[in-house]
Amino acid sequence: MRVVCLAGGVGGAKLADGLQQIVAPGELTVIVNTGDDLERHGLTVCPDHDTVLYTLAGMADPAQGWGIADETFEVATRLAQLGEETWFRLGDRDIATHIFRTERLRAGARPTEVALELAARLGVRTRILPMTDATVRTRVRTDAGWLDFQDYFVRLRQEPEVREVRYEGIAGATVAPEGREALRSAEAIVVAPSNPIVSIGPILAVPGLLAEIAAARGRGVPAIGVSGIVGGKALRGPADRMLAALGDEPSALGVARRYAAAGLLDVFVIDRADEALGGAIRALGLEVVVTDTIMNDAASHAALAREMVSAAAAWAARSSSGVRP
Ligand code: FO1
Repeated sequence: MRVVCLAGGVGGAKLADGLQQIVAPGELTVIVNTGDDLERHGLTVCPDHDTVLYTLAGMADPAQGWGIADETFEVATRLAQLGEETWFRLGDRDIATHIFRTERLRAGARPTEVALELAARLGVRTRILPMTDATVRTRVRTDAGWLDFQDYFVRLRQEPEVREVRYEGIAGATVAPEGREALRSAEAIVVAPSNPIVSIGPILAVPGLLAEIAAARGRGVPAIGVSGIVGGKALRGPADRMLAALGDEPSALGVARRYAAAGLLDVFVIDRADEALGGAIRALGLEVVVTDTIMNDAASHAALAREMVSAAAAWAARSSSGVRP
């Protein structure tokens, strides 16, 4: 089954790893959020892309989920001695990725081309595509004013309340040809348990992307998502607080409402802990699957991926036989 997965950072990388374990080689495409990208020390850094890349290459730091395992920080230490700001710490090995990317971009390659080259050089067969080749930067409005995403996320440790979110540059963005082709040939679309506002939100906001998903769903391709909020708490990061501050319920139901409002999904997966929310989510017009959604090792990544792909296939089989769920 040809699968396209929409993903942010750590949660997206875990599900992508599960999908890579169960989908035939070459049949998986991951479209990643680029709203978190930034320039650091003159280098272009793409955190969500690199988290997915390192995870799929088996190189990710298992404790923090992002960055490279057994990393050292000699360059960051030396930069700090030179008086540079190093609150966003680039590891020594990680820096090689950013140098490679920045050189290729300066030579005129598109971000999608560079992403494909990086995956090939690291031996990753999954296609990891930036959501767009345009420059999009997520910014958040807090009581301290508008902040760049990593300023809020890393420097201020997600402490300020987020009052508003903006994806700067999104109006001029388009889906790159490789992403469009992947969506046009997809047999299932999977939305990872990433932050619905600052990870999946920017991807869905790329002009034309939701229309591609709608066209795929019109052809009978199932779209299935999973909540990254379990028992009212985000598995990682500030999604629960963000949802509440923006007036949504901080729960799997709040996530489902956002995706239902966008017309994104057919099926929504929730954790057993949230079974009681199933009725309200079904009332949004989504089929609900209740299962274990917490991913903490390779086997649990694969288990959730398998559950999602088989639920998607079952939905597609029922819908093509005319039996609507
Ligand atoms: N997260 C941190 O909390 N502190 C860091 O210093 C940091 C550096 C960093 C460098 C490269 C990279 O690819 C990711 C990095 N991250 C760091 C993670 C990143 O800020 C976030 O996890 C994502 O942007 C949110 O998905």
